[in-house]
Amino acid sequence: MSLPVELIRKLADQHPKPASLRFQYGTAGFRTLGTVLDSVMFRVGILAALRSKRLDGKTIGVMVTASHNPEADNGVKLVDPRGEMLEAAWEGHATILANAPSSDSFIDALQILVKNLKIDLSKPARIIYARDTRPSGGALVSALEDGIKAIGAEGRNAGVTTTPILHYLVRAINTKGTKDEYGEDSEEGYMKKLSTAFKKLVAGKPSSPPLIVDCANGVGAQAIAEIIQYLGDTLQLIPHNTDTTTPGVLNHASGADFVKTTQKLPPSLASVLKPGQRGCSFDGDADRLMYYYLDDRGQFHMLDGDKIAALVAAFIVELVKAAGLEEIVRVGIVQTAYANGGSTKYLASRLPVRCVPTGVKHLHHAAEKYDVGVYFEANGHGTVLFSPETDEIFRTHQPSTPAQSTALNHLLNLTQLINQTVGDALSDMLLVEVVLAHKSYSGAEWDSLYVDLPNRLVKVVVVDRNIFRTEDAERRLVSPPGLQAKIDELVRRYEAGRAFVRPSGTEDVVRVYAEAMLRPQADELAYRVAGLVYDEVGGDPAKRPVEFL
Ligand code: G16
Repeated sequence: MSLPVELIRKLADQHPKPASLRFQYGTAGFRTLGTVLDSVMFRVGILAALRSKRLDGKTIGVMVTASHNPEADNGVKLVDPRGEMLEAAWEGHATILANAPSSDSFIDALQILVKNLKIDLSKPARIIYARDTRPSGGALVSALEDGIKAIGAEGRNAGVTTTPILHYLVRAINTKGTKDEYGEDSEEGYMKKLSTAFKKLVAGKPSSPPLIVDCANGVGAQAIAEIIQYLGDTLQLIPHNTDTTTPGVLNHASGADFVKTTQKLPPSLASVLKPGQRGCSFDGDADRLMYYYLDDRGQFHMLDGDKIAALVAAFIVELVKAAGLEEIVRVGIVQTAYANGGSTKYLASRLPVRCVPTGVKHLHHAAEKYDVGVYFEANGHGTVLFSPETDEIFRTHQPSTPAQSTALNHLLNLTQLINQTVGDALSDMLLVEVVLAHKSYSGAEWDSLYVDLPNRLVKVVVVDRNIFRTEDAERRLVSPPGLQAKIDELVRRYEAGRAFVRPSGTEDVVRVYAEAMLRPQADELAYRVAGLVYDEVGGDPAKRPVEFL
């Protein structure tokens, strides 16, 4: 069987690649201005079908989103059959296909791919796709559908939903009817699975005070409205920033990325959040989560991905011990260079900790090596993975005491509550609420697990971010030559100083992170390292393109 070349050419001609642009499948797929992504979407539809054929007709997910990026951006990423990110080798294939200059060269590239990867074209191809609330999403989905049609694949439209729900659906479809069945393959199935596990986990616990949820004016607003129906009075959620229709408001002065980078409360919550009350922020596609609270003096305190990891890992370790499984089940943590030095010190004194490059795919794979792998990026993107063997142990272990039995049940329910396919703001929020309810922790008590070192994240706009190359899990630069030595020299001058520079995988910028013992020193170090980066790339100092967030 061969490719339906004529139909592909006909439809590809309707989705021409913009001549001047080069696309790259980066940290989270293709991501750039929504207005230039039409050809990419069409081609991704075909690529997803080939991936499905290569995997014997397993369903592949396609998510149209630019997550925390500004509203004008959009993007697309592929989801592999178990709900995980696309296999790394295929990122290269995606980039090649997206950059073929014409319909003919695109078809040539397809033929080469089919031949090199020995793709059996007679196999079925199944795709499930969804989008977030961005205004450009509808047209981009149409382009994707043309791609799916061109190759004759079977497409299922999951509509407007969160990224983690799409990941859930992919795994649910591919495990349907097997012993690993992940859940019903519908949004309702997802809601039921999470809320049922949550209710069991908090049964008998005093109900928590209401939680303010900032939905970033994104698709998370829809998911929160739904889960409220399922939770009943077990948890009171108060959604804010739920406007998904007014142009320009998505992720604007709200959401997890705003909170993390500005280290401030979204202004819209200023008169809403009361001292002592907890609040949390999702990002535009609801795969990141940041918590915070105001202390008695009204001072803002952020509880980021590192704090979530510490809270959750400690709870799981406690349950594993209480279940009498501490000799059998090993809990480990995965972080990135962005993890606060305070958190790494705290966690490493208790558990094995690994540092990997930024990007969920790196964290996910490293976490799979543990029996229970807790991974969180400081930006609030993360989850917990239970290995299949651990799952089996939880199911079959015979507890010797009622206390062991209770702990074991809690662990089993956690495996149901946690979306193990990818970081999920909704599932992570419920997880945090479970731990807080069990520990009777206030935000302040949670915060006091360890003290964060003051830190600052800065971005420098550069013409070509690819000249910046890193090693040692992105903690050191190897290119441009000589720059790392200058950074080292600077860092030495600051007490508890640490800084690194890395190219973003989602924006045309270079990111600079710095931390130090005192706030002014962390800010100054970030500023000075950004200055070094800027000097390296040159430019008009009057237009110094550095954003100090
Ligand atoms: C994506 C990735 C995250 C990563 C983030 C920022 O998040 O999934 O793992 O931390 O981009 O990446 P970078 O610093 O390379 O731009 P999201 O929430 O935008 O999908």
